[in-house]
Amino acid sequence: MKKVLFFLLFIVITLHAQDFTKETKQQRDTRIKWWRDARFGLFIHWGLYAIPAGEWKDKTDYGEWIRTSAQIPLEEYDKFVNQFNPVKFNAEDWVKMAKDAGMKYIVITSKHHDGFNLFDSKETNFDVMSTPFHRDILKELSDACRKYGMKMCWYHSIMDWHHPDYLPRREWEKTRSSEGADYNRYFQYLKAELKELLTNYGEIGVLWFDGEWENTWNTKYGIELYNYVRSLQPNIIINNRVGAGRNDMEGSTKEGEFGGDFGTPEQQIPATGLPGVDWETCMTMNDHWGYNKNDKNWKSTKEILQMLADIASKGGNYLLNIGPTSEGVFPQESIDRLKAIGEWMKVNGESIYGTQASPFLKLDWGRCTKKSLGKNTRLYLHVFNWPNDGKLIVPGIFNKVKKSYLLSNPKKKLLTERKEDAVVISVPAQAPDIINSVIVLDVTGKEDINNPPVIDNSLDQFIDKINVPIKTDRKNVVIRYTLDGSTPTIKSQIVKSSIQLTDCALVSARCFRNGVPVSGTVQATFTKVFPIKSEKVENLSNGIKYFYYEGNWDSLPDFSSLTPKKEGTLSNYSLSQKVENEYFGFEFVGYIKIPEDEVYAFYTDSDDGSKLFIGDQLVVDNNGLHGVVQKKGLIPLATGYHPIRISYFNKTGGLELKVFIESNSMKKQLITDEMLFYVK
Ligand code: FHN
Repeated sequence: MKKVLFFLLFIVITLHAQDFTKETKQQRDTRIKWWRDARFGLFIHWGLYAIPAGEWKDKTDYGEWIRTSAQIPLEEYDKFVNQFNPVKFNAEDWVKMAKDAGMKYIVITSKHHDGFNLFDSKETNFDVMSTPFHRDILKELSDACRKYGMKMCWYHSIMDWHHPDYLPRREWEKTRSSEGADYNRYFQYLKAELKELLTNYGEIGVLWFDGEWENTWNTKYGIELYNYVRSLQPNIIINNRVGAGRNDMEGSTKEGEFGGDFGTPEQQIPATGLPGVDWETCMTMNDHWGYNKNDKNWKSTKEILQMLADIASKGGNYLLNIGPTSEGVFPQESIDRLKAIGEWMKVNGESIYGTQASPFLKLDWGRCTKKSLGKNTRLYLHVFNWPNDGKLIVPGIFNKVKKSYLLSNPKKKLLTERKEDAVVISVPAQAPDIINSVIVLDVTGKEDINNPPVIDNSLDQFIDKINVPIKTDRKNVVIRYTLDGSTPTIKSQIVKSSIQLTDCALVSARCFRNGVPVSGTVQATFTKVFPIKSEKVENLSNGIKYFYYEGNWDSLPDFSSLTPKKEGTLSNYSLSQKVENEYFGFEFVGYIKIPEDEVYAFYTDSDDGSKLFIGDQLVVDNNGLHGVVQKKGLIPLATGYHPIRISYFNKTGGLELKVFIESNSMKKQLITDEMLFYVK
């Protein structure tokens, strides 16, 4: 018995000490496989906010943010606890509806920003056990998920408008003192609740964090929380909102930041997916996450199904939201959509589950998903616009066709023929499904599509010369190019891996195989420029000067017309000298020492707005009210000192300022202290 106890203790200590961010690619691929294959899940936003259902005093457009959007004092909002009694709630009904809709996992708000807990927590009374309902909703839901083979997942908000230790307070909560609040103690509360959620409810598939954007949260907390959660359930998957490096609603993770296991685009589908990373678009069915009884702006089943195919064709997952009512039922409009989606998924689900992104850049009639079948490839052609002439043209594919058929009628083979670099499929006059008819096209080998090569024109200006990488992932091809904008021919020069330019050029590139073009042509312009002269300056010291201002702006003010509250010098760009947490601005002035004549790219990551000037030239314009956004600008500079000025302002919520530099010979990096100077 002693040995067993020591062994278990050893396991617990090992798990707690382990840095799960260091796992191998294979370990991660194994852990996340079920999620990648799933492709489709149900998001549920449910809590006290379902009681007002979007209405407060004379306004009707609230949702789950009602407590802070309507500025409801805590004691007023807490009264909802005594009203929460969703007597019609039936966990199995919910799970069966999700399962019948073809969804593979359910992510429900264990705690949203209002701090209310839908489960029986021993860490607080602000939970469902304090309500007339007095049942552990998450226990019933997790049991039902297990019964029906659905993955149970938690959405848990880092931001907490109720817990006394959470900071910052809402800026309108003038009377709710933050005296004695201890954020580190709040972090322990967050961990204690997560321990309950990850030990009392069986296997949990995903921990979906949110509310990480306030400046009390940081990467250190995020990585510690990631490891803590994984120590409790090593196979769990955690989104990038556990960290502090998300690109706002775009949902990708900023370069060099900790991104958890997947990106989280919100209410949007990235135009070309998020290449190279796992990602999931979360989206409402109408315009609200939490139930709003007046919101009738429902997405049609057609929109939802075509978005499901679009997202899968870009290699992403779709987390579709429902906001249940205070009675504990899904709105009828949501139920109707789930049913219709389920009917389509019953016939076509294999074109979504376990698929990878389309190999085509664009298809005029719809989307494509694909699966590898051993050495060969299965393409699922999602046809939104059915051809009138009975001929579906699949452009730019060089593979040999093995067979083709409608997913709705697999026994009936479809005739295919080759027309130059296209495959033409003869299809029935009527589309089997008016929203999305799926045709299977099995081809030999890995897909071979006429996608043109890629010219890296991230820096498209140069002073003396520039190396331009031109690449393709196509097999058995050579890339030929021209510099005058003409279409490459068999006689054009071959690219080794990059080409060197010493003069302006309109580069055109194309793939050839056995002397025949097998791709379209891609073009990019490169411009030869002259460097801006440096300035003669003396009496320099390392660092920059800063001028700190306070004010409530919606965009950058003209700081030259204002009086700074504070000024001084810093070693680098930093907001550390701010006094006000919300409404402030900075001007940073000085010189940057440029090491060689080159074209330089400058970037600012800022929340809210910023501008970067070299001399009088505006190089980066990142102005405006926004979450963390990165903007870039190019400028040719001669060796030596150049005046650099950065203006920045913050209004509310998150705040951030990072400044990067890059050139053809300098990897993108934060501007270093050694590069910055000011006149003493
Ligand atoms: O503030 C939340 C919002 O209430 C909702 O939960 C969405 C869903 O992902 N996330 C945050 C807004 O980005």
